[in-house]
Amino acid sequence: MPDYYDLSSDNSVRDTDDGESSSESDDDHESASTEGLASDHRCILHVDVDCFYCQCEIQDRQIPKDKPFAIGQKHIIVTCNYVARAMGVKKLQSRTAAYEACPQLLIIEGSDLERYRIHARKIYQTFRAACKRVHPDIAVRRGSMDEMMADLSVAIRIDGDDRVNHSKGTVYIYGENDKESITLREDQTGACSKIVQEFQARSLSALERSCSERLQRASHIALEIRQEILQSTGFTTTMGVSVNPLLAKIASGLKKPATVNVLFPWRSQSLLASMPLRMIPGVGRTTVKALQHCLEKNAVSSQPSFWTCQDLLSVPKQNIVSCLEQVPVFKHSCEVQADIILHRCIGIDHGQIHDDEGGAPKTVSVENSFRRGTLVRKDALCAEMEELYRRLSRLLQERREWSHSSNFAYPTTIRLTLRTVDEKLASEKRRPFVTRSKQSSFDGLAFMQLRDPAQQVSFLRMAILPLLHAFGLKSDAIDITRASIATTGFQDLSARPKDSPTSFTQPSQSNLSTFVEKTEHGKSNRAKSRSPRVALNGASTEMSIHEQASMFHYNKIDPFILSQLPPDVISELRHVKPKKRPRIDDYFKRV
Ligand code: TTP
Ligand code: MG
Repeated sequence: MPDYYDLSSDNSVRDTDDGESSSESDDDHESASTEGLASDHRCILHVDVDCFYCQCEIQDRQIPKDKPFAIGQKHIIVTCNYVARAMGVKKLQSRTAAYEACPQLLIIEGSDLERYRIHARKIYQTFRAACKRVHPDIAVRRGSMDEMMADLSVAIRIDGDDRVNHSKGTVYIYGENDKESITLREDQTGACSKIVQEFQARSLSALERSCSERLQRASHIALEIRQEILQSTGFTTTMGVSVNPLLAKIASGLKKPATVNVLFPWRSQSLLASMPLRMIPGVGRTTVKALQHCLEKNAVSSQPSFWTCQDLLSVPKQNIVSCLEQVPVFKHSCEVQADIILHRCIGIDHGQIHDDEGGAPKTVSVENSFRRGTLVRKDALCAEMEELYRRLSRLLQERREWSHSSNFAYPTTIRLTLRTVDEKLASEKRRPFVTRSKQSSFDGLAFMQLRDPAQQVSFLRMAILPLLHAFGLKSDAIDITRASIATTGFQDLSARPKDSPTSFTQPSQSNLSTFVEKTEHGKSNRAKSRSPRVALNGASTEMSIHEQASMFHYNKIDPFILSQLPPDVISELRHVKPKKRPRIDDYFKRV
């Protein structure tokens, strides 16, 4: 399995409804008035890199641009270039199906994401810098590896802005032609809507005219930014411009590759109605499964191969709320979630773009999965973990490059997650898996000061072994199907030493003595009150009162000053005993 940075930054998913009251009756959902949508005065830009992994390979391996090729991971292809797409190859197809569509297809192995991540970072940093040059107050945020968003609203000036005349390139405006035909495809399920829409010419209201003008200006800024990304990194991107994150994201999928697409909100209704429901942010596999029953009862389409937004809009809200109650993460917010999803189905999205201050990943993790019944001994698990340590160590070095101050780009928490087969559940469930996590504090600062990869690996091993031990696994009666290690709590996220050195925060004592177990539902059970602390030499020790006191003083040292000190001085400050120097007596003893 590939490694993923947990970006946790799909703010269009996480942001909750801003409280707009839902005045619709249960059986009759509000339909978005076009005036209402046009009154959202924002100009949101969504950027998606075209066939991202393929462009990385074109740059790194000089693959000819006209050759159909794809990137393979395990038994599927995760993406393919546009030459291959024209021949019928699709993302997330099996290798066999891809070869059937295009026998001359070249498949490049793409399980090692390291190079892709480095390209992704450069693209994001270029995008961010370009946005900030347009206006320093533009909020910019990273999404997945090849996606990013910006709120351009602050940069849109209607009067005296001559940008429109100067920007090069064309902008595609959905609905400008009398007839439009668009295909919307959801990658994970392959659900595909072909939408053919005829537009009647009509005069716009004053609100719509002003919205149209703002979005067109935003699209010209987008063109400039796209050009800058292309020049600096060599990557082509597709951009979507609209009034909110949801519509901007839909816009960037309208016409690919290498375009800037504008979606006016009053033209989004027909698109959304036929759009696969899974394309709505926040509507994943689990949600659709929970909604299945009420969709079947009320949906307009009979026996569809996939559900659309229109199908959900025909379900009474109260039924949706009852279905969502079954989804553990929505349990206490099903009413709010139902409103958010229903609003999104009609194009309303109040999600804000919060600036991510540079986009450094909040979590760096590695994982590997195993077929059921193949990893059944503890020593075999330990051997598999070695590869994870090596990958994690490389990723942590890469993560350092994201930071404002690379001296302080270190994690403070480490977590081990194992998914095991529970034979007791085997008779009831098709997938009788139990996922459990254990985490403890992590001396990331000491880790990042190690330069030798072998030492880094052994440091990680010493941090993970106590956690592994805490799982209480039997040595020869286990069945592990997934193992992952995540490091979180990066210190550089809460502090910007360049701007304000004194605002830097060291891990709190409570953090240092936390050792919690997490279940698959994310509930934390305090398993122990004290952490098996990992010392500089990697050995697991309990923190004595004396050590805690010295740690307290150490925490008070200005981090910027600390960063300038050599590692042995830092060790001494942290009261870790320096390596014993040979004394003259020792020589005598030896003889
Ligand atoms: P996408 O942006 O979905 O795909 P893409 O950039 O290859 O193509 P497009 O031009 O349509 O945007 O995903 C970005 C990269 O993420 C993609 O190159 C491969 C990888 N990926 C996965 O690893 N798993 C997935 O399920 C998908 C959809 C993509
Ligand atoms: Mg992409």
